[in-house]
Amino acid sequence: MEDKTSFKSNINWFPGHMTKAMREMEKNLKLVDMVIELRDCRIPLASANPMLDKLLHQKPRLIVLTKKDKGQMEYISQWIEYLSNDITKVIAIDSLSENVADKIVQASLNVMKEKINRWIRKGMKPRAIRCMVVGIPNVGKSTLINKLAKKKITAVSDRPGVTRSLQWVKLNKDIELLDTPGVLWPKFEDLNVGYYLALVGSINDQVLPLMDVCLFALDILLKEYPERLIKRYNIDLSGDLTAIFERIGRSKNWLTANNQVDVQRTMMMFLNDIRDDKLGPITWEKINGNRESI
Ligand SMILES: Nc1nc2c(ncn2[C@@H]2O[C@H](COP(=O)(O)OP(=O)(O)OP(=O)(O)O)[C@@H](O)[C@H]2O)c(=O)[nH]1
Ligand SMILES: [Mg+2]
Repeated sequence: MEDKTSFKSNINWFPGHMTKAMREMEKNLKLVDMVIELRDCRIPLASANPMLDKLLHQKPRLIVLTKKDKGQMEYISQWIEYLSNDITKVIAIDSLSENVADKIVQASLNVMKEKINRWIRKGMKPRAIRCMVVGIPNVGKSTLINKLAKKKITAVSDRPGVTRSLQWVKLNKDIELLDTPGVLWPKFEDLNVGYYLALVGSINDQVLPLMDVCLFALDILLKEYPERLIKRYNIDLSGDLTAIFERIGRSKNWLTANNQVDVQRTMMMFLNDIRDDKLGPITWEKINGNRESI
């Protein structure tokens, strides 16, 4: 796992995009009462963008841990408790099979409860709360927004002071959604964060050396889920990571014409196995893992 030079040269790609996206986000944030921040339930810290905290100031936030069908509920519950605070509520969803629309609406109203009560106390006329959905690539923003949008739909027409290009979607009388999802670029100074993002498919496979990503995953699997490796590949787990990786390729017949392990193919297939849950649901990031919290 030495090749950190190519990693460094590749991450230079991020800051330009990030600065621009953040500026755009800051502008849009002024228009909403609260933010629905999607994070991947398998990597609840690595899939956050720490800059969002700075942009949000004290704005209420609903953190939605997505793809809970791909994670382990015992760890997800720990994360929910860990990430919750006065102005931040946390829920976990599976957008593919749950009725997420009701869940999101309820949780959002709950997040805004205090503020709505304050409006009422001040004698202000109650109005729909305005939310924006944000999250890193591939976390499930479009899937969730489509599900929410099916529930409504009345696109809210021009609102004074809001540029025409911004579309508001009225979910019900209580909630309106800014319908452009905010893409937060992941920020990773820590290589492990990069590996986690690669494992769930939130950065593409060109960004990090694929073998490093595979060996990173294999190391965790070996320590925490050896029985799953044995079940899937029926292999002996002795020796170093490279030897085990070779055995994985051989066990599945991912070989070249002259009977050598096809390394490229084995890397891709192994990562596909991971991303398609062939090794079972995995919450990769654990609380009190080897990384400082963001
Ligand atoms: N298993 C599972 N898959 C999900 C869930 N939500 C979304 N997906 C899948 O995750 C992939 C990415 O979902 P999108 O909704 O396109 O993610 P996005 O955040 O809009 O991605 P970008 O537009 O690239 O930023 C798709 O294949 C979805 O079907 C979920 O709750 N569970
Ligand atoms: Mg999308």
